[in-house]
Amino acid sequence: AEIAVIGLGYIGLPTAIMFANAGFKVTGYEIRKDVVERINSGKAHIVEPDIDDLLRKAIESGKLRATSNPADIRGKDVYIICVQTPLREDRTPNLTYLESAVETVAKAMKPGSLIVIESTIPPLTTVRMAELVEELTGLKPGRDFYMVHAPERVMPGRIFRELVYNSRILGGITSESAELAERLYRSFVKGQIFRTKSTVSEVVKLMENTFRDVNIALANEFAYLAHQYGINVFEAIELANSHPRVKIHVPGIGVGGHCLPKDPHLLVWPAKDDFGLIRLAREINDGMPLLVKDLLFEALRTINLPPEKAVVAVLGLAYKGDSDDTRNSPASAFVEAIVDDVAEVRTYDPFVEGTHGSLEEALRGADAVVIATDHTVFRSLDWETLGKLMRNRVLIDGRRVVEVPPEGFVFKGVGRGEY
Ligand code: SAJ
Repeated sequence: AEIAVIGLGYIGLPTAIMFANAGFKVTGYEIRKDVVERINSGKAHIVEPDIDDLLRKAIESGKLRATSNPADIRGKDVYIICVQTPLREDRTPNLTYLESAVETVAKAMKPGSLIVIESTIPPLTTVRMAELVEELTGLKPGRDFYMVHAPERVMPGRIFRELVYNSRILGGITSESAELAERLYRSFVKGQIFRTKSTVSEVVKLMENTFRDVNIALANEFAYLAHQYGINVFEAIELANSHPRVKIHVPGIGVGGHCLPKDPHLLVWPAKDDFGLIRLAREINDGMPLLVKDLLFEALRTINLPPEKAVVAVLGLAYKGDSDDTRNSPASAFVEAIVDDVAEVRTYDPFVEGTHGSLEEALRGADAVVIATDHTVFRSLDWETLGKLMRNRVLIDGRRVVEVPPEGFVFKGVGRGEY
């Protein structure tokens, strides 16, 4: 079978590479011409362990080729759509990328083609897209073409391992559609494969990320309470988690990335009613950068420094540890929340371009440091030495990176009510 992958981003490129290295002839379709050129020269435009070696292998074997020309994806057996489904300003889903990908496929496909949507989509979307294809081509869904929702479930940073070993949900518009997709994905998936209806797979994917988001919101609410009771929430969580049926998540400065802040909105969007828990969890998590702002200003008060005179260094801009991804980063939300109230904000993130070149440079003359991302390198910093560079020593930990407050610092942290 010949495969076209539509959209060569964080999911599309790794998926195209996996199918190519499993022996399929794969054409990757991507509108950004610079990305196409880079990929064809064997260089990935995203950061992910092992991606460069695996991509080079796929390009050198001649199995993978990227293109911006829709004519190059005509008459394929399989189309795999991996475009983003972001939110608009008003938090409703923007499905225009998906719809234009489906239109591109409708023009290129032939009778008998299998269309797979890997994008995370609101419930009922696959069936709607099948109807769109029918409108555009006159082909009957389930009879003249097949369609499946095959949500990706991989964690950035471990994509190539998880693509192989995670289990996979294949939601077909018909059972035959799901069976065809199973045969395809078996070429590299070693995890379990479950077949179901497309509306079920859509909901499953969104439930997974909503589960995580709501659980983090609960942990964040526990952190708020810990401040009121003067205790360390992490000690309390550890003890609660010694119960065999309790597994509390990790509170922190907020929830970022391309999935968790968005997917709960996609889950409830098509519904007539919902009970508000999912939306409330979103609000709690979005409010966490403001809690960290309160902690910072409280600490500045204890050293009698008006915020408007304070130079603040923010460590970490990525949405999570050891990542370079700043999409929906709570660290950026925090910077935005304080930038108009303080004298100067400096950011330092070893993985993110456009931040300070060195940690020392960012800390020199600063009054306060705020840790906003749990990069591993931040865990072993020598605060005694770094403190000597600073004008005042305020340390705010948004990610439980500092276990024991260093001497000579005014220290506060999310959930650290004991200080
Ligand atoms: N976070 C917390 N506390 C926690 C866990 C995470 O504050 O206990 C924060 C992180 O710091 C980060 C955000 O949440 O800012 C999201 O990080 P994450 O590690 O939970 O997840 P992602 O966004 O990198 O990947 C998630 C994964 N989903 C689940 O674990 C249910 C991944 O498997 C999905 O494939 C991915 O979303 C996706 O693409 O949907």
